Amino acid sequence: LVAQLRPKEVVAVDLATRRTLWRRDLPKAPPGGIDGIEAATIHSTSKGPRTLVLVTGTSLATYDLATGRPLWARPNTYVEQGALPIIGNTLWVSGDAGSEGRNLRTGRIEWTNPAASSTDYATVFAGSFVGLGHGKVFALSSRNGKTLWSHEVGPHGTSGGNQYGAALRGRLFVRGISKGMALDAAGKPLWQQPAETMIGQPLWADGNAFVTYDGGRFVRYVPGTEAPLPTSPEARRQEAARLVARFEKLDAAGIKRLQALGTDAFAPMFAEFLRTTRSYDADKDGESYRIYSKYHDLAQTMDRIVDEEHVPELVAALKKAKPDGSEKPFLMGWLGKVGKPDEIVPLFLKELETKTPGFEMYESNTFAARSYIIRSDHPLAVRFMIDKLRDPAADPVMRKEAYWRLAGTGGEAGLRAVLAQRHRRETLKPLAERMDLGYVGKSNRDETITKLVAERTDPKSGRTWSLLRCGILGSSGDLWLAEKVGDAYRNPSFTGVTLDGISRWNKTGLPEPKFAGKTAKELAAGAWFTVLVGNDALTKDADGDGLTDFIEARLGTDPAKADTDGDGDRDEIDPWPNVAAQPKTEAERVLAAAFEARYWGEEYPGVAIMSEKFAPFEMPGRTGPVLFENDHRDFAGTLSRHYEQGVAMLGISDPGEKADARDAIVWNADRSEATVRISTYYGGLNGTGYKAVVCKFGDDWIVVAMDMEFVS
Ligand SMILES: [Ca+2]
Ligand SMILES: [Ca+2]
Ligand SMILES: [Ca+2]
Repeated sequence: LVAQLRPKEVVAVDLATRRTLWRRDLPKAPPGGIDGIEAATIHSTSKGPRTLVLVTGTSLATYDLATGRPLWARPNTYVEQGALPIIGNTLWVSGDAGSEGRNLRTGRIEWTNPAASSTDYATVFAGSFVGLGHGKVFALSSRNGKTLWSHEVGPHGTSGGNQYGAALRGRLFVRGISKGMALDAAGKPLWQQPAETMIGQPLWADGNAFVTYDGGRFVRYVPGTEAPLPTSPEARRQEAARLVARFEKLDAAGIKRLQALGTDAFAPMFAEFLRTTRSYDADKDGESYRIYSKYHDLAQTMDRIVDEEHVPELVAALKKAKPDGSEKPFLMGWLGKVGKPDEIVPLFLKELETKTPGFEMYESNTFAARSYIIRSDHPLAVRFMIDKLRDPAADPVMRKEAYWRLAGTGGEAGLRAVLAQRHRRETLKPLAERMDLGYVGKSNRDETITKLVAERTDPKSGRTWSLLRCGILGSSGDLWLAEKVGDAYRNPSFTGVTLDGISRWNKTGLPEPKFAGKTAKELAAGAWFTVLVGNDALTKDADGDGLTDFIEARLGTDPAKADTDGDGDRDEIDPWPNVAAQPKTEAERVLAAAFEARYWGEEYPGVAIMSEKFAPFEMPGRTGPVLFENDHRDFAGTLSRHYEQGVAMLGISDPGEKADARDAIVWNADRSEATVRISTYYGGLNGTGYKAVVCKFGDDWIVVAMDMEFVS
């Protein structure tokens, strides 16, 4: 007979005949509670009647297994343990308030024990209830609930974590937060170990030894104590060599032992590390994954051993390494930690100079060298970074890092180099120029913002028209019409409709826009040519500011006013079309400096929304227009309908988001240094947050550090 649990009911089935014997609704969820089934225990002894015990979220209920008759229930109780141990007719229920023994058939409380609470593991062992939790392993008498024995296996009151137990062949094996142990039937500890040396649920026991599975290998633990570490350097080196020789077989205790040998373990470990990386690079034996894991594990173990005295060996190995040798990132990482700038800056620069521009900042082979050099105030490193910053053809990531840090690391020369590269407020290029039309249809530019959808020549006039997709107004599916003359696309006009439809996140409740009764999909499917070509609505620009009425409806600018914010720049070329003022308070100047640095060197011609709570002002730095969405109000336009379709969402907040940082800035005591977080999301979800540190130099605020806080 089996009981099958369904989302809302329990069904008892005769396994032999597959006949349904009974079905019952599960206990109701309390208001607002989530009722998942946590445990089901079938009490099945040869003597008494059989009982089904169910824990569903916050209720405990019992049923007669033969008939389905509900016996008793205990609603609104959080029962922690997954298993519900039963001895005779006594069910052990433990929760935060301690333990209870209940009669399985009637629910009557037979005993309580307030001291035995919240078990992470519970079972029946040697005729008693045994639990693990709140830092203890303990046994309770099933007759009166008295604590029979108890041992500390973790800090008092702790629970959860990687704790488990197993009763196997007359032994109890448990692993608490800080200790693991084996106990006999009387609860006497047979041996104990630090918890971190005992990995994996015990599966099989043989006397006082047991076997576990440790993600890829079986491990057999036998009682005994490790020999103490030798004291003479020679013996310690021999011990290290012995451990390194069987490195792949070491468990956590072995790794710990190796690390405890400290600098005496360096020579054999380093030799094995180099040998393994070279074998990986040669890949002779076709076991690359195993070898890869091995040298990474070796490197991780060495991280705690490497110190200053090993610098000469690390330097020698780096000089000998092949250009793309797998050991290099580790060597440079260790050198960056323990080397002196005079020793390692020239070495790291040599590594970086051999790289061609355009390489990835986070490419692992030189990551350690680059992270070091960009933060170093060593004169050679500063010189290198200033050269990068001044050279427009240099690697863009290194240029940006130079811009972000040289004011802090480079002294007077670094500061001057940064100031010389600073963005001033500039008007935008006309919209059609920002659309990258020269690249449309060119197969070598996949990522261009405008793409070709369809093209057709009118047989009467001989003119050719193109349907384009362009994300510059915030939705990558936006349809545009342009005339094709020779190779060039002329007079691109926005249709007001997008192939991406309405965003899932649409807050405006407006219906999907149509053009002359057609959706974007219907237009692209063929209707576009007859509906769009020659239609004056496409090109109508009531205020003559360069943005058609369709575009102004999308952006939320005023279609009847060429200069919506009245700052002298017409809407098409205004970098902040709905904000007139420049930064003027100290806080605004800090935010403007952080903003300008964050987007320095980034070319993105599309629309962005700045969503903030402070009063709006213009901050230079982006190559596309930024619309201010003050106080999270919806736009007059329809931009926010396209949340995940390409519109960039910018945000300024204080790092750590302290509620009291009203201006989004965390200031130092004398307000000469300020920290602020700038986040950017493209297409709704794909985003980053950077923490900018801005310092005051004379009367100017300039960024001295910019570090990624999160990637979404
Ligand atoms: Ca206009
Ligand atoms: Ca303006
Ligand atoms: Ca403006």
